[in-house]
Amino acid sequence: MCWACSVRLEVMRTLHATGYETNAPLEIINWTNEEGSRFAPAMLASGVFAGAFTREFAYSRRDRDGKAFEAELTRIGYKGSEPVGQRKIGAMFELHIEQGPILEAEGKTIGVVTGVQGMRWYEVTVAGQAAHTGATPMHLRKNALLGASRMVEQIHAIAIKHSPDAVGTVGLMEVRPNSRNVVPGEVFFCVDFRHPDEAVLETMEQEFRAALKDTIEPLGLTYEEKRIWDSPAVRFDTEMIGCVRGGAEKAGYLTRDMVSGAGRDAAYIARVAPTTMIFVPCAGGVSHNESESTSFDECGSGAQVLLEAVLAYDRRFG
Ligand code: HGY
Repeated sequence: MCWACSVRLEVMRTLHATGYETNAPLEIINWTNEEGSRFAPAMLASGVFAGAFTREFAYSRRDRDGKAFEAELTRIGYKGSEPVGQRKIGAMFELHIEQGPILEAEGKTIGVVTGVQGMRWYEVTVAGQAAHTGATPMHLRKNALLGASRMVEQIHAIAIKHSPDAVGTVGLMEVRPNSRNVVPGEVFFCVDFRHPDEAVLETMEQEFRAALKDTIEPLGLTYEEKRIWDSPAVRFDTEMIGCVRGGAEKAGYLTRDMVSGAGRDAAYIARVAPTTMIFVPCAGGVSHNESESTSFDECGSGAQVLLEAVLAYDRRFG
């Protein structure tokens, strides 16, 4: 049983044990393709549910091997038939690990999440000319990897310039033909920019595009660049944030307010229903790493606050 499902059962058992009656159905939702690692962009299913993407757009997404999202959903039996958005959501609480170092570093148990920062993803293809590494003089090369490598530095510098709140990363790069004795003729890479303020994200995008032109063209290279995802900064529901804060205080946990650095399904569901999040720490603040871990006690604290927050919200608005 997945952890989320076990939380639901525990919550239902607790509700009945306390004699608490509610007419609000309690659902646990596991949104497909939250990560966006294989099928970009991220939060695809919650985005379709919230109207950020059409269902056809989502179905048409392809992974780096060219496999389509729809075909893969069908293959694993996940392609549902229920019309999208039929189930109305009264309110959504999302419980998640922080995926960063702040809670652990400050010795806090619960993150009271007030929103999600803005995120933009880009795909870039730099084109040069594949050539023999031994027989091609340096001044006659069109080395696509040289251009791409300099852009990695430029993207890093743009994020540093707008730090501490900005982040900028190249996490995926494909070098072609990727052979030890061939000057790279083409390089594909992905760019991930994030910042809580949309105006700064816009500035970062302009600086990125100017850097592309100024870096790639003087090397005799060409490039194609497109923004494939733009998830604006989101602020969560004030009442629900208060329910989380109250639930944590009732349980006696230390808390701190924070904006989510990672994208979350809650960012899209906030468009169609009152939404907020609860964070628990993760060891060393490490995530997207096989060593990622959160203790059962920390998960239990998060579930306790989730229960208290749901009950408090249901009493007020259920
Ligand atoms: O990329 C993200 O922030 C999330 O983990 N999908």
